[in-house]
Amino acid sequence: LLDPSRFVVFITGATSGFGEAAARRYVAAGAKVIATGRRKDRLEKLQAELGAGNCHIIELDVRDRAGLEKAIAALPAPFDAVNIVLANAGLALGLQPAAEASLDDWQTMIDTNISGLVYTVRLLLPGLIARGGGHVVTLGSVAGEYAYPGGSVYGASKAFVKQFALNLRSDLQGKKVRVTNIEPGLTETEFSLVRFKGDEGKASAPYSGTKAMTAEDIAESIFWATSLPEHVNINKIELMATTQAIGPFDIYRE
Ligand code: NDP
Ligand code: 8X3
Repeated sequence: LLDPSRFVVFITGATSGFGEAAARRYVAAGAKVIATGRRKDRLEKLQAELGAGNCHIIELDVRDRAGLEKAIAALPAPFDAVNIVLANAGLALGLQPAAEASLDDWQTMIDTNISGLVYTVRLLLPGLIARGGGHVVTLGSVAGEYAYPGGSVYGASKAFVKQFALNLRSDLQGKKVRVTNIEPGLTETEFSLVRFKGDEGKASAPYSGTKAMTAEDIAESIFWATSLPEHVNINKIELMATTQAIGPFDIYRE
């Protein structure tokens, strides 16, 4: 396994859920992390917990391409030697049928899950290559593989991420940069609270009476994929809660 004390991990969406759990997992193993997100108070709390020597924080909206560019160019040593990119920031908004969904919500998902993710990867990739290699981890979803009612643009954005990750592998042939797309199913984080815009009743429903995965489960799979010896590339990891399965096709009858 690789020595995690040599990892410098740039994480988008480290204020909650998978990104926050991954920051903790990497620092516990001796790595350095750059934790980013829009909520400054949460970043400061995380940095206080993990230590400023291990955790550099940047208040950042991944949709802000110029801001992202500036922040990456201004990374101080040793946080400038990024060798793992965890392109995790993302969200689902709404679960309405396509004809009733909000176009503003669709735009936000496209801007964040697609544009923000490609900005992050594209801006950090040359540094990874120049430093002799590294690892790009993208956050896809089972929603990028399987359709469900109301999944529309969210699922499509994750299908984009899946194909982007595969295509990255083609372009990175011989560059010693690995690429892994993580494709989780039901996992209890703030994901549903965001999807249902703060409605706690609606947000808790997907997790009630069942055992969803946790952010720590996903962080562990990310950490594992990046710790494997350099000659091994995990293309994708699709994980579901044991309590979640795939349903039958939906047949409409008169
Ligand atoms: P959370 O809502 O708990 O965390 C999402 C993170 O993304 C937050 O840190 C948030 O930070 C950040 N984020 C959202 N928008 C932006 C933005 N414009 N700029 C910067 N950061 C942003 O959700 P999860 O941890 O569950 O989700 C993480 C990723 O995993 C997402 O891409 C999600 O689609 C995906 N996923 C989640 C699953 C689940 O069931 N939970 C399953 C499969 C995939 P802040 O608001 O502070 O900016
Ligand atoms: C999140 C999982 O099934 O709620 O990507 O879309 S799901």
